Amino acid sequence: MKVAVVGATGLVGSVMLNVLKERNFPIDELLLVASERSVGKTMEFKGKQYEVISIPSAIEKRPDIALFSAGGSTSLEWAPKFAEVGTTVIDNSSAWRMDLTKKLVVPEINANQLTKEDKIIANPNCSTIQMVMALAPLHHKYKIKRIVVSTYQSVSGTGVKAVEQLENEIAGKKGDMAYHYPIHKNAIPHCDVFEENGYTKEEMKLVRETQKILDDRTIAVTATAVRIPTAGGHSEAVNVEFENDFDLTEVRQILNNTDGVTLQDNLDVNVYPMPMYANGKDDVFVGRIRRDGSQPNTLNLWVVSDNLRKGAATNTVQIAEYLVNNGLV
Ligand code: A2P
Ligand code: 11C
Repeated sequence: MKVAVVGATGLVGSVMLNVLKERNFPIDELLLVASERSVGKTMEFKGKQYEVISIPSAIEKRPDIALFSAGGSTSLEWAPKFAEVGTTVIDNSSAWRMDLTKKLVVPEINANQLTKEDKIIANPNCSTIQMVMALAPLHHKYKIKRIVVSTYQSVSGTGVKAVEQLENEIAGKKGDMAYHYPIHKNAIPHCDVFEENGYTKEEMKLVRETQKILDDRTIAVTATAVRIPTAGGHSEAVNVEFENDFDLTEVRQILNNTDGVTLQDNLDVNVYPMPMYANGKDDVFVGRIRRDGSQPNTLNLWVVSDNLRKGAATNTVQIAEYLVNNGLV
């Protein structure tokens, strides 16, 4: 495969390169692509040096697959131009996710919808991916009515500037601010921009993307997204009401048998998911599984995952693997 990584110099781009390497993705030719600022810089992949090239130069080379993580406006402008030359784009931004003509894919849940005709495929938001990974198998068994989710999101979701802001604040140094407020010793209930309805865009992604991935617009979702001073891994308190009653032992069995989900739920020895365990791993970790006694058929879960891995790079590479393994590129 001729593979382009667009946004290769960025935070998610660098994790994409690690994931491609670790999973030994079949690459015959690799194109590392970034903005004009980075063109000509060299980067290493599997012991070989590569020169960073511009998007127009990459399009001329007609890659089979382009993994995009270079922001929404870059995707909106350039993904169609790659598609025109026959490249399949897997896009990590929010640009195409809610486009009715584009598929929003978490491979374990809905990759079977993909066809050769899908030239721009959307990768969901990190906080959505980890939540639906835990909920999809339960939805298939008990049918979800309503989800109430509160997130505790890592600064790495905002990008390099935010990671630096936290590091500077811990070290007591002055520097650029990625947020309106200090993040060290703080919790900021403001991820992404506010919409007219008073919710943030991040909160509305949890609503809209969940309904699209689970292919059920009747599922009610309400969300509060909060930034906290952790460096790797988003956490979520998920309260989910089902149409049908469940058995807690069966819930644990279902999650235990779900590919990509690891159960961490042993109160006797204080085992539950935390970002310090999830950081650097590909799985979604689920624990604190308990019945909500305040209303029928309702469950509480705590879900943690590395937002740059399963939340972004790993999911993107898994989509690419699905395309290759099923002859769709
Ligand atoms: P560059 O490093 O040249 O700015 P992050 O999300 O960590 O900020 O990274 C964003 C990535 O997207 C970087 O690789 C960045 O390249 C790339 N990028 C940003 N704007 C463009 C653009 N207009 N064209 C191509 N790549 C872009
Ligand atoms: C965050 N979820 O943690 C964001 C990062 O829509 O792809 C990814 C934003 C997106 O702030």
